[in-house]
Amino acid sequence: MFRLVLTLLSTMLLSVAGAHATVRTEAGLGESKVGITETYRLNVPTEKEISTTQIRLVVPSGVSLTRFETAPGFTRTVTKNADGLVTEVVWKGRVAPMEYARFFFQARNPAAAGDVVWKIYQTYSDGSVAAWDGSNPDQGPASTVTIK
Ligand SMILES: [Cu+2]
Repeated sequence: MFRLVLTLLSTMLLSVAGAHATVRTEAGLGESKVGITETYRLNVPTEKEISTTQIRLVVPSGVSLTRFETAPGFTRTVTKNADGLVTEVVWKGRVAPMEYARFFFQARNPAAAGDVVWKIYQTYSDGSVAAWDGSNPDQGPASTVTIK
């Protein structure tokens, strides 16, 4: 019985930890290959009793974001650098409590192997921002994809 309780508790903790805003491949993986064009999936769960209203994604340097899947109900604004590369994306819309939103996009991976870190800033309807950028130890590390 004790064992069962422990198992249930760790499963609950894992599911909470797994619920944060993340970038994974379309297949849900945390790794991809050098130099290929990958389809990525930004997953954003609302984790409060109020709605998420905005999601800001910082594109890691060396990653070239080329195309977005249409995201009905959301508006999208991109920021580009002097080289025309997308450095930031902001989606505005509504992700209600108990919901998650997924945004798909294609991006060319860096030519060199290594970890790419996707920083995500999730704004709620009360103006509070959950920063998934590794700055808050309680929230864990930023979403990372290993390029091999
Ligand atoms: Cu979470």
